[in-house]
Amino acid sequence: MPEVVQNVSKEGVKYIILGCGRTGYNVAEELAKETEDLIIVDKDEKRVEDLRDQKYNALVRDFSNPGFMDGLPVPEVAFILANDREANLAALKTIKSRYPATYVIARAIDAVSVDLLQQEGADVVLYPQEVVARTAIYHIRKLHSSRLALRLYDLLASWEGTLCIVTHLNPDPDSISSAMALSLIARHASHNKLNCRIVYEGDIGHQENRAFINLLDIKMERLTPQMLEECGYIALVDSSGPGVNNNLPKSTRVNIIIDHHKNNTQPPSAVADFIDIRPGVGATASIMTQYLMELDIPVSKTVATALLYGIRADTRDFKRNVTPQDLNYAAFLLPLTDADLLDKITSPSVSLETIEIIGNAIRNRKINSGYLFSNVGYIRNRDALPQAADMLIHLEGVNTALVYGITDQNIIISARNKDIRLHLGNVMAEAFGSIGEAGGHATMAAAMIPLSYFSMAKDKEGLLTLIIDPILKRFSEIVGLDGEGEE
Ligand SMILES: [Mn+2]
Repeated sequence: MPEVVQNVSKEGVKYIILGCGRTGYNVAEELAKETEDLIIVDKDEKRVEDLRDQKYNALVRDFSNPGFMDGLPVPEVAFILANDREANLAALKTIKSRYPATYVIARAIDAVSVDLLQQEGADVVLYPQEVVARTAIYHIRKLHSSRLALRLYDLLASWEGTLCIVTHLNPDPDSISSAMALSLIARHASHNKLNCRIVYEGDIGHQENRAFINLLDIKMERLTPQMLEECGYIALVDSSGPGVNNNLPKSTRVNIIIDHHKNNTQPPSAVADFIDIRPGVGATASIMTQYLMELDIPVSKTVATALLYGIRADTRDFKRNVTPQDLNYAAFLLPLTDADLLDKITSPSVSLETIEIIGNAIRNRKINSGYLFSNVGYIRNRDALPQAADMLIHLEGVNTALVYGITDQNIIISARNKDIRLHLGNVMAEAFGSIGEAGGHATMAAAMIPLSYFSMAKDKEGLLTLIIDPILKRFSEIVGLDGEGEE
């Protein structure tokens, strides 16, 4: 057989397959779908002849011989896949010593050669027995999650009447998009027999959230006690029970709970027909996307755009609490979304009130040993506070920023931190947890202190100035601030 390398006129080749038994042949077939830049080497003449008949660029060489690469182009990637432990090891040594930059994927024949191949510098070692075992486990896990999706589907299919899907108090994109997905699944499962209402309490303050709801034309209703009575079924999304992240009475009987929050203060005592709480997943929207995938329900542009935005918002654009699953589901949604719409949602015009609050926050700042405190006074739009805190944490010399204001019912504190020695959420919980709700992450946290005793006071801003000092003193004591050295 002539020693010609067909079609290879250049110095390099993208792929070389060394050893073309069953495994090698399968890899060759897969690679051939995307490129012709491929050489196959095998020591069996008959085998090579067959491969050439199939238009593969194949040649006979014995790669236990150190000179076997002579005259061949430099491969970018080498697959060493023979069914021969010694030959594979020898081939790896030759490739790695001649072409250190070549990426090598080598097949191990037994457990011992896994280690040997790794020691000799293989970039990836494939041990088929292990691959099979891992794939088997993967399928079991997948089966488990699709069982969960099917259980939800069957449950929804058995219902008739009205399902109330309760989002957050002051709903965010994760809870809203999750509600949309649940409504889609419910309508699909019940053949539109189940009437779904997406409800919320509080405000939709943040201009991005308002843009989100307006641009995607999401139908949401304000929750009323009467509505709860009308609804045959209640679902909570992005909340672990009645009264958590929503104002439902704790005794409310709910039917579905889907959530991803961890360290909830409430015990997971809620009873429901269906509960799927997966702490660690970056967003409830990820869990909902998985259901849609498992159930093979067509996802509309609107729902896909909403879910992707929900995952992005909850993971702060894939920077916080993000898991490989979140990325996986985001990748599934991406081709289904409306990119222009997403762009419009993420760059809405900022309301005048938000600008004013940010302006107040900058003007009223007091800095003490890296801690910034700023009183923005009376606010209607509470979502402006975290935006102000986000901005002020970037000021030079500031490690921790607390921005606070007063609404009709509460004192609201929004805080940001970049001092790695400080866990802001824990400090906030310690300082304000006993007089209100407080907590969060190491780098971002919030507190809400109800004004139950002062709500009759007319002068809100005066009230805030009066009571904020003793409240903030608790925070200062915990972090060890002495009150000296103000800017
Ligand atoms: Mn969430």
